Amino acid sequence: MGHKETIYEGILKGNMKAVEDATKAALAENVAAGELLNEAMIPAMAEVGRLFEANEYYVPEMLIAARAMKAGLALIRPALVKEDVKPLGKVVLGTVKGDLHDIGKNLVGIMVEGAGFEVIDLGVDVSPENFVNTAKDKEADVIGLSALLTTTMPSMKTTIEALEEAGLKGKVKVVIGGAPVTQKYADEIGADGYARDAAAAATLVKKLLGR
Ligand code: B1M
Repeated sequence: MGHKETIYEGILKGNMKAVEDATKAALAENVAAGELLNEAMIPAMAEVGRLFEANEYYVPEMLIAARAMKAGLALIRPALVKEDVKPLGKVVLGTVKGDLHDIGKNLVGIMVEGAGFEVIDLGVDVSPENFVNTAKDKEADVIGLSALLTTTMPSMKTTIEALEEAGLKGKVKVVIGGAPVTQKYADEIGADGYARDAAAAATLVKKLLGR
């Protein structure tokens, strides 16, 4: 089995050690980090989602798959992020209130950092107040909101409302994303932009700030 297949299988089975070993071996053989991400890790997580939907996987399987994916991501992170760049701006990032999914958000963080921005990652289950207060305190240029559940998407709207109340709407740009999120929803709630994946999020942040 090739390294990419081992990584794919390893994530599906939640075998963290196999994912780490195969990722290290692939990197040592100069396989591009982006290739490992897009051709093994992301497809594996998509398959985990499909199995969950089909009632073949349950939350524990999803959890160990996520742990294995994170271990692989940690290894390819340095290759995805360009080092030694002066920050082009500041981005406050987090997964919205009530939502604990952080793999996509972490990937967005890596790509935005790789594009030359400083990322202040607030983690998961972040309240609108926390987003807004941090953006204010740190003088951030952008707030990035991630949601993976249809039930937590409304917190994106609440966060934009909190930003408006703080008088920062327009000054701090809001970028949203996550599997259930769409451009249409972004327009509806008055977000400054929507990105469908982590690479698009980095391009969008650059574009919004004219960098
Ligand atoms: Co959850 N889960 N989960 N889960 N989980 C989904 C999201 C689900 C679609 C599975 C399914 O039914 N097929 C479903 C949501 C249904 C819905 O609302 N429509 C679901 C459910 C139901 C749940 C629970 C409610 C299950 C339960 O307890 N009964 C529960 C909720 C917990 C909570 O948050 N309060 C739950 C729990 C979990 C785990 C904790 C076990 C685990 C998360 C572990 C972790 O993140 N640390 C988990 C996982 C792993 C998933 C799936 C399988 C994979 C998510 C993932 O990491 N994908 C997921 C199924 C799926 O998405 N197909 C599922 C890989 C990642 C790279 O992609 O996050 O989409 P993604 O990010 C992408 C883009 O969306 C985009 O860029 C990334 C890639 O480039 N993006 C942005 C993301 N954020 C962005 C922000 C941006 C821009 C782009 O700008 C700021």
